[in-house]
Amino acid sequence: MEPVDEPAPDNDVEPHFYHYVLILDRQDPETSSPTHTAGVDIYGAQLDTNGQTFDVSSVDACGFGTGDNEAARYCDVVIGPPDDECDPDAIDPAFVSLGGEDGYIIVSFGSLEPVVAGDIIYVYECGREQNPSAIQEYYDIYVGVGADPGDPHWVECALNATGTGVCTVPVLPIPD
Ligand SMILES: [Ca+2]
Repeated sequence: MEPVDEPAPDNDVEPHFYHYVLILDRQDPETSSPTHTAGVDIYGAQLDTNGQTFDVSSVDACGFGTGDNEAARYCDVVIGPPDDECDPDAIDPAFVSLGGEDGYIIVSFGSLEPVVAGDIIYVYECGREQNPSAIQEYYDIYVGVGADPGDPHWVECALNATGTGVCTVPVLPIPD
């Protein structure tokens, strides 16, 4: 019997749909924040894929909760290498405070790198590692196909993360 000559699967032609990571603030906006940094305080994110680590290259959408985040409202600070500098009194804080519940930021990595199952996502949030007296604040991490927080295709990667959040991307359904 002749061996069947099956073509090897070609990963290069596999369609990739997922490119975006959504960080969703879960913090009660009424939580006391004397430093005007209500909500989670994000200073970067990274994508480990295919043996390479990518920093955030683009903030594709950003919106704030109702809390007072007057001290840190510049979403683009998360672009580039995570800058572990969490002083809320800095003139240009290296983090953005998302203002509490429903605040969000949507980012992408490298040259719109695809996000696939098994990749590892890191989200860097100012937590007690930087400031032991800070309150712990919580956020969720999702992976998606579009840069719209209302898109129905967000897939959960981690819930209730705080400080540095790490998650492994689950198997991603082909979006309908
Ligand atoms: Ca905060």
